Amino acid sequence: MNSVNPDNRIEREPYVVSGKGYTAVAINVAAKAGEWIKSRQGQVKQLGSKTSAQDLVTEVDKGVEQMIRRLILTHYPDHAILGEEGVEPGAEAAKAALAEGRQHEFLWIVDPIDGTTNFVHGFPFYCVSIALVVKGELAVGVIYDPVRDEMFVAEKGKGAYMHGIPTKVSAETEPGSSLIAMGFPPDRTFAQPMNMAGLQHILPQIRGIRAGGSAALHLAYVAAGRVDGYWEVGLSPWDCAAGVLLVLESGGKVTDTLGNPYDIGTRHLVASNGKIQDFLVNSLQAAEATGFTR
Ligand code: 2AM
Ligand code: CA
Repeated sequence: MNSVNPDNRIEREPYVVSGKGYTAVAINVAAKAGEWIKSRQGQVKQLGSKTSAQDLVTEVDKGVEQMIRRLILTHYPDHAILGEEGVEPGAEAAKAALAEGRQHEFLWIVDPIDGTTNFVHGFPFYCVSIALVVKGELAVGVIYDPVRDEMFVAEKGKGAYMHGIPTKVSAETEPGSSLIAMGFPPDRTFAQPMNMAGLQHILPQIRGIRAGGSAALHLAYVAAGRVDGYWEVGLSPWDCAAGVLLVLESGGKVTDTLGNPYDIGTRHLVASNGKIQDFLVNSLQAAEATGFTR
């Protein structure tokens, strides 16, 4: 109940929404953003690049991020938002922006389009990724693939779902029977040689590799048991935050490439059904492809 204090100011009780409220907002925002993105496929007008000719951005990325920011702030005006298009390109800027974001109790981490290169080429493998971090811990993760109309949703401690059906990581224990995803961020100086070295070492030992160009969607696919594991060196927080919670809540494991527990600042990531996690981590170490220098 609200009360009037001696200064005649009305003191309002804080309005507390349940965890379900955050998830509902994330789902609605991702659905709306996804529909908009899909409607613009093949109609990109201004193709720009950031750090290099491989690092693309379109007016759709920027417009959709604005749309997502406005919608989240309509519900939660005092929450902080860390979005890819609000940060200068490069690892250092991402680290600084995350350090600022960590100061806030409620931090939304947003990638308006994960898989921009695919979007630009009309290769139908991209998504919207939205995570909510509360006091430094992932609380909600939503990934929406508008092409397949697949909405992946995870809530900390409550499981993960795709269209209401629980998602579960695969049961595969053998690297030789595993299908593994990985990726190549556009940085050719540091990340590319690392990911190439990892690929060279791991590919001969497994059933096959998929490098689809969307870290978030690959993580959703680990959660859904469609691939058995995934790794990538050189990611940013918005590429993986939502997907990490999906994997964890689907019974999988996520670490950095040295095997340390995931943190929202982790840039070199390994995620799997848990059973092949050690194989991936050990292989990257053997290939000197962890992205960490000794
Ligand atoms: P994006 O499409 O949102 O840019 C490719 O395997 C992955 O790398 C994608 O998830 C892609 O996300 C991401 N990526 C692209 N540019 C990046 C950059 N400059 N730094 C880190 N990750 C990037
Ligand atoms: Ca993006």
